[in-house]
Amino acid sequence: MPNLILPPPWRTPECQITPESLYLQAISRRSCLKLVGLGGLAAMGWLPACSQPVSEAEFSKNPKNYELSDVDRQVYPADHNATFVLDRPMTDEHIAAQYNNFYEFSEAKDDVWQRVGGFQPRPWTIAVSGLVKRPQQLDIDDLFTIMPMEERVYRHRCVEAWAMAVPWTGFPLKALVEKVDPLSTARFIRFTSFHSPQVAMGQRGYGPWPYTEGLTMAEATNELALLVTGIYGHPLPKQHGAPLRLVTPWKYGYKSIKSIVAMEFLAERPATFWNTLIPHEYDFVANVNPRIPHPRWSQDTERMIGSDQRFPTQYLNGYQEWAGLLYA
Ligand SMILES: Nc1nc2c(c(=O)[nH]1)N[C@H]1C(S)=C(S)[C@@H](COP(=O)(O)O)O[C@H]1N2
Ligand SMILES: [Mo]
Repeated sequence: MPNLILPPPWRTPECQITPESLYLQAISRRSCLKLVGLGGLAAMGWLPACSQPVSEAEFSKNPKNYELSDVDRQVYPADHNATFVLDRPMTDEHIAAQYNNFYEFSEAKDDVWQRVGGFQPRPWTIAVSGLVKRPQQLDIDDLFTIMPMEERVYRHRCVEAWAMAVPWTGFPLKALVEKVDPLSTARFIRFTSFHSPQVAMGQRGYGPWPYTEGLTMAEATNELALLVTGIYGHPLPKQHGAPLRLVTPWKYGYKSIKSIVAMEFLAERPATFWNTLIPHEYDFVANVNPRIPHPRWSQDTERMIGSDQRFPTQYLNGYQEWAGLLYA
């Protein structure tokens, strides 16, 4: 077995302990791992290097990675939902836009925003199928005009212990579920991301592509589960998962699947991307919980990107009031 034991996080910069990329690299370089271990890989420069985001001024000179369509002009800015208030400063827009987990484009986080240029989030349809009374192909712009759009500020907690707090625009997943009218036999929803290795280099490498995720029906119809179309009062830049992504803020970030092309209503629990790759580290439920450490690091605290401020991790990421009953 390759040695997957790492130095404690306080001795290794976080960008070098990225568990998900380590796993992919461990697969492609298993024989090397046997010889040198992960510390050796880092020393040889094979693990993502740490780099600082470019300044807001520098960042603004780059393409925005989103366009405002006529529909978008009607949607933004959406009404702010005052229920969801933060306990900490909001993350700067340019910081969030330069630190992204999106394995289709990069195993590092700091260069996703520079690699998404060839990705086209229009035209875009979402196929809703399976155990529903009204299966359908939804055109994304049609969908945006009929759904109840609102802005919510949520905290976001990655399983790797970094966090951010941003204003999303979107509509409750529940509203879409009601529109397609699930059969009583539907117990789960499987979400699938796009698959185009021509533009998404990461999909040429190892992995059960396309990226998939899943929720129980109870989770999917919880008020918190948001289908997100925008961030900071404008459409999602490609690196955040344009044109439509899920956000489930009480769960670790890997549940918040980006660039969704299909939703299937199923009787059985679906296989999902990270849970298939490395099941003992990334479980299906993935609720934020400081009492359950990741096998390779503690989940006691989280680091806000940009400020590096640390906060204690909260059960269900602090959303117990809304999501707590799901697991009582
Ligand atoms: N399709 C897809 N969705 C994805 C991922 C991914 O690699 N591919 N990464 C997930 C993880 S691990 C996190 S933390 C969040 C990051 O979202 P952000 O880049 O908008 O902050 O996206 C999630 N959704
Ligand atoms: Mo993540």
